[in-house]
Amino acid sequence: MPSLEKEVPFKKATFGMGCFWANDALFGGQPGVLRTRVGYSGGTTLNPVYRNLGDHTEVIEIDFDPSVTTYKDLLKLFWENHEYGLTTFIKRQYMSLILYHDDEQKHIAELEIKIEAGKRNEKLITEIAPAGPFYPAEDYHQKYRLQKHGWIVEELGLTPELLQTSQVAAKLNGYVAGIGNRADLDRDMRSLAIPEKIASYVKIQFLENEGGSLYC
Ligand code: MHO
Repeated sequence: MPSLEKEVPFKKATFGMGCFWANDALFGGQPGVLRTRVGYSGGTTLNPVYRNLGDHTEVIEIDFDPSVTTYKDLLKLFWENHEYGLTTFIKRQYMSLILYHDDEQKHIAELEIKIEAGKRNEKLITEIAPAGPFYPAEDYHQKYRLQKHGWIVEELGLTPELLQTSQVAAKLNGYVAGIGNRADLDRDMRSLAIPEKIASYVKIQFLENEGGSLYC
């Protein structure tokens, strides 16, 4: 349960890559990702909300353990999982955006975009900019896939705050959407002390959705 979660040193990554529901599940289910939350960032207008985003973009904010996964690993998932917006501009809400948290991330992102564009032989329109204020999205957007299984949220006592801050919420949100692999799923269920009834239900959801489309 959330109280069993270990405190480990972490780094942040922030990406815009289309509708944030899918990305929340995608990153939450990855080894080394400790927590995720979705929100609005990248713009200048104050206090954006879903129905009035101003010049902000839907983004996912990731806390990751750099001893397990790297910024480069996360960027690989970034390039490979845009629903739209990587090569064609649609609107700021869904634009491809990397918000870096330090010079090292800036450097890696600027290098990787060149390598990736070279591999694909096309222009990638991802904007790379410094991370600024992040405005968490409304509660119903957090762990959107998991919230479809309301009884789990209730039984685990995942409050709106925990939906943004707990590793349990991040992992289960990924696994119900079919992200990750079975070995990691079994290991996480044990290490996070997920009750058996919930663990076996999540596994069934995982198997049904494994390898499926992540799109919104
Ligand atoms: N196609 C979805 C997008 C949701 S999203 C969080 C909808 O229209 O509700 O941008």
